[in-house]
Amino acid sequence: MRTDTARTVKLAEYTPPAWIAETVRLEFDLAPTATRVLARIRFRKGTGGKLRLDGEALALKSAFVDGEDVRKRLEIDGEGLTLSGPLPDEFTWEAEVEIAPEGNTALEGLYLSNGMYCTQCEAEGFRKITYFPDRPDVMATYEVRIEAPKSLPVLLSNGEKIDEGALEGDRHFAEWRDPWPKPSYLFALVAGDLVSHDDQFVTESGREVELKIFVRPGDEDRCAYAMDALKRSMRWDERVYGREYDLSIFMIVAVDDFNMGAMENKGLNIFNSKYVLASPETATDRDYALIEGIIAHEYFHNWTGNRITCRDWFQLCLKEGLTVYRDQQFSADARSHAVQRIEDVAQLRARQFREDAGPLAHPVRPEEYIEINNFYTATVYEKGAEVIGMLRRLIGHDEYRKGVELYFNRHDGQACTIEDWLGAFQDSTGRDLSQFALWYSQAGTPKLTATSAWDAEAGEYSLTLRQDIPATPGQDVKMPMVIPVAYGLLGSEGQELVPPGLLVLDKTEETFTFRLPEEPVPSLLREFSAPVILERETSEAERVFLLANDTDAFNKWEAGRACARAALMEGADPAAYLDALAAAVTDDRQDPAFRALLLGFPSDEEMAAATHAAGKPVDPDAIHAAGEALREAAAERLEAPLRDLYAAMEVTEAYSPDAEQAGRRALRAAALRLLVRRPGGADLARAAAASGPLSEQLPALTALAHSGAEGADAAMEAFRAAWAHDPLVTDKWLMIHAMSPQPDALDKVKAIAGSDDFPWRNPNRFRSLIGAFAAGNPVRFHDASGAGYRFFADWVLKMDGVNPQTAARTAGAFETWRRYDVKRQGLVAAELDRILAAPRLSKDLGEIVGRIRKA
Ligand code: B3K
Ligand code: ZN
Repeated sequence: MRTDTARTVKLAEYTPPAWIAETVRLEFDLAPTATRVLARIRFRKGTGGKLRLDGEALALKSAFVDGEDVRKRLEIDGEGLTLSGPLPDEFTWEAEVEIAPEGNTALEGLYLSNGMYCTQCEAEGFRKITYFPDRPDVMATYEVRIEAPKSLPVLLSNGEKIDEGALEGDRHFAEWRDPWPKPSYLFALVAGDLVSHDDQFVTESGREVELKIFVRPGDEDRCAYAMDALKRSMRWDERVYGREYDLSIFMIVAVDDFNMGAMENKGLNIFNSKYVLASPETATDRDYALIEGIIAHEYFHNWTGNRITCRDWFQLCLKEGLTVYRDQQFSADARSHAVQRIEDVAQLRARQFREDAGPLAHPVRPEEYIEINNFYTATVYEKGAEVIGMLRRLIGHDEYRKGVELYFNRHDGQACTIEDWLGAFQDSTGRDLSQFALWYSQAGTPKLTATSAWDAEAGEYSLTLRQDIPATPGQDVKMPMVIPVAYGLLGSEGQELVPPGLLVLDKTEETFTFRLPEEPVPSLLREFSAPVILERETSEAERVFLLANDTDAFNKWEAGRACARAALMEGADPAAYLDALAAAVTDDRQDPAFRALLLGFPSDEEMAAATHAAGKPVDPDAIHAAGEALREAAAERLEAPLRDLYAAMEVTEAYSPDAEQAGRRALRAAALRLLVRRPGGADLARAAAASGPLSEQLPALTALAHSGAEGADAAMEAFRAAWAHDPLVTDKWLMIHAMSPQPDALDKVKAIAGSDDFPWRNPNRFRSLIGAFAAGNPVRFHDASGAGYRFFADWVLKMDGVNPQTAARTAGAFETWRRYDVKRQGLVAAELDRILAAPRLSKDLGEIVGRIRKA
């Protein structure tokens, strides 16, 4: 296995660059199997010494220093080259290499997607394009010349176009120049037969910016929403963060084969087509919301990531945590703060808490890695965003804005660290943030235990908060963190007995006291003010009271969750909860989108995590059965109000993806998910599945298929046939199959995966079927026979042979294996061992599976 020899990179071993590239000129002569790349790089001495350049899968054709052929002075290995002998303090390196984009199935570096050339360089893909100090603290300006056949009319790179023209034969060229110094991971090139959807934007200071979204011919009428989201993002960043765009053109290109969601290359964002293309027939409301969020995210990176970048990859959260936080703020402003917060927290718990509780747990700023691509995690992104949110809450909005301003002013153009980020806030607020910084270095989700006492005579309420941080791989002992706990204290009428406030717990335990006229019902951790697991003994009456009365939307929702969990885990009679739920979901004063969230019950995965956290054995079949029983009970008890809601929430206007319409559709879909279990419910679902916007069809089709209702197979087949020409819509059909709890789900998934025309090499297809099965279908994935595990491991191995990054990411589905019974653990262990024993295992997959196996 390659991982035995793979090097571990450590934060503690950071050293500044020996040689700094200042200007880069690249000339590409594009051809599928033999692309020529000429690089002319002006280097200046850093710490000096030998010149070491990263490079992988490059055939070196020539190498010169200041015009002198240096090939004899080079030592080339699998990871790069070293030049020996003396060097002047400044020199020009010129080298030509040949690469083969066509065979590049890993989708890192320069590759081909449906005949279109594109790049993905973050984190370390640039070294597959040319020899270079491929590290983010080497920032240079780039000039790029692209020569290609005219059958690829659009030739793009970062920055602004400075020249273009015809060449001999059927070839042409374009030259681009990016004036802003950037690290190599932000380099991008695109060449293809593309059309653009155009618009423009005038910045606050009056600069005109051309906006272009490039897609394949035929897709241009599916770009309007992405463009609208882009313009709104640009305006928002000016208004909220004071950040203006800094080039005369901003481009987005949609690509079908892409390892992730999107990439923030300077001036030339490259997107998975799934997060650009949308029409009412092909995208759901959720897709629209994701497009909006991801367009914003990549755009916001222009300042948080590009203008100010990371010193090294350990600082990834510097750009990712902050940019996620910014895109969450943007989406909340654009839609609903309460709904956005609940959805963000649900994600955080499902992905990050899960990661934090298992063998892949690592700090927001990791301290070592083998393959950096394995650290683009929920912890770095989502927990990284939570840390920013806590900082803002602790110092206040105005101070936050001042600190960010200082950060931008002080560090523009630099490659920075978390210390630089926190330093700006220390200096602007005068506060000591050293204890707060533990959020970046200590892994694991803190457990926050709250206990209270009421002294009726003295009218004194005391609330004791205690924090315990679990041990995580490599970190046995933890120090107390700074935990902001937003709270309210409610009286028996649901009124706030004191103004809502913030408690700050910075010791292991502390007691806070309040003088109150009556014993309150506490509402703690409002808006989920810290990424912790709150434990507090509550009675059913109290939970139902909060579901009915809490003025904090997050905690109102949370109270419903607590009721559902009690019913699911302790078999508590759900009657009182369901009645309170009926009242809440029919309360017309509340936003339908919020009510839809109230109607969503905890997933099997959420219950498995909760069961495990409570120290109980996790039985996936029992968890699934309990979930089914609760849904049946809810469908029965709420049938009448759900029918009314289903009718009342019908959207009769023309489709619009706005939050208001989307909310009504979401509530209607939530009602239908339960109604499908009642007599006549399947008829409603069949009718809805047959026509209308995708946002109405898809939930209906899912409800039918997942309940195994009569006509489900026919409806699925009709949908497949209608959309076979559209891969993005077909992905949704794949996901319905993959996530079906029906007993024959694995057989169906196997049949689809095994058919000759299943394009499994495409990451979107692979994730929609194989990934969704393992991550989104616990009852079938954890089938006691081990068939689910075996099927999944086979496909992960197969994918590893072509695309290690996608294989490794998908394999994370195994991370919870220690929760299950001994027999299941044995079955998973056998699959993990089989993967680890595979010949030519990638370091990506080797690292992930190795860490999981060690649990
Ligand atoms: N920065 C990219 C992610 C790159 C992942 C490399 N494995 C997208 C983003 O977070 O915006
Ligand atoms: Zn990002």
